[in-house]
Amino acid sequence: MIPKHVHEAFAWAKQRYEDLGVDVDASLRILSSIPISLHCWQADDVGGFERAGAALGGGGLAVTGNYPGKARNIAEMQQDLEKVYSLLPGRHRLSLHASYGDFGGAAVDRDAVLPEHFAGWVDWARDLGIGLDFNCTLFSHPRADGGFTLSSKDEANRAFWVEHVKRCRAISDFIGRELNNRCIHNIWIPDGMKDTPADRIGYRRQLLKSLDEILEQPYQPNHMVDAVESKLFGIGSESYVVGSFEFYLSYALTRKKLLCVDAGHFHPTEVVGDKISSLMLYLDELLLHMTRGVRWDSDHVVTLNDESLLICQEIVRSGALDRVHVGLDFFDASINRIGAYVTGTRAVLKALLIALLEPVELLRGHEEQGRWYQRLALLEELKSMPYGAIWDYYCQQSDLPFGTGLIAEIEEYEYNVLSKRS
Ligand code: RNT
Ligand code: ZN
Repeated sequence: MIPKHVHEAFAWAKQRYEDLGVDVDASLRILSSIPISLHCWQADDVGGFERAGAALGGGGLAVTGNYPGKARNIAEMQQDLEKVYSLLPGRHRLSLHASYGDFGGAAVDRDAVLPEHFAGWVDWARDLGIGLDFNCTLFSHPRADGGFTLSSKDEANRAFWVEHVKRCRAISDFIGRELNNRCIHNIWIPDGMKDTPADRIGYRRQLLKSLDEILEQPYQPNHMVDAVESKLFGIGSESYVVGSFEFYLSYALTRKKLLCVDAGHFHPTEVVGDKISSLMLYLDELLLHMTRGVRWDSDHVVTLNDESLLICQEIVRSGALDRVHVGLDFFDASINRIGAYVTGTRAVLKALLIALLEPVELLRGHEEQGRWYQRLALLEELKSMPYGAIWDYYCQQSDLPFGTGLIAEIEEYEYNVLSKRS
């Protein structure tokens, strides 16, 4: 039963939007059909399960904080994720990294990963009714410590990583086939240099060669597709990143692959939302890594800020909802990790809701008729429209806590489950 005040607030808010010509029911229907691909690595600070107590190492990625209760094994991670999904309206996905396989205590190196190491995850996902995405893992490994993987000039090193990524594509194909649900395989490498390089093109030539080798094997696109993720700089690769935006955009366009755009991988003043309309004119599909950079690619939990909002508005305004795949990529070890997931994912869902509640036709009409003031005033008014009442109702419809009721749920799980992990 939806509480009376939630219902009344919804009815009033709905009227406000309908007065602007917005179909609120349709917006909610669309919202409920958008899957967000949750990243598994917020649950354990990008540690992975290759060894007991494995931790993130190198690659320019940094996790700070040691809040108690992180998932120490697959069972705990699945338990945590089930809790997270139970607090999210809609049906979502999980994005796995190759380092999260079920290796049964054996030392399985990256060039030896197999589909069978992910069979347990597939069974779990099938039971839950969710789709899986996948990522090859080219960091936290001695062979990545030299700063180069797929772009390495050391042939043994390069071949090792090429083999790893080939196997990850086979695993993605297995996942997509088993679940009858397409798996997006994302390739990100940490390769770059701290100081001014002398041979920029040399490493990029190596990367191009490696990618072409990796992608030689075709897979059915309804089972798996590939995405390539660009970056501007990392800690330790301040001066040069091999896999830059220009590199991967060109690669994705010429090889007909997906591009992955991570909101933290650009100059801090660059507006990522502004890129979507251009990209969608040329790319078939786009993968997003929603994150929040604080002064750098810090991977803070996503909040409902200008950046998240513009990204979602631009997806909706471009009519690209079915071609843009929304994934998350943040890892904060200083707060309750379940709370981080739920609040971060809800922030994206709220941004999508606000975007879906926009009177796009009205705004476009003002614009096309040169009614600039009217456009400005309407955009300002929209900022204080009662989307919160629509959101609360949407959560309640799915029997989920809304408002600060969510905090109590997270605290209860911490008390009952997380605090018992030492
Ligand atoms: C790193 C990339 C990449 C990683 C994950 C763990 O800067 O954003 O997506 O965060 O693969
Ligand atoms: Zn990313």
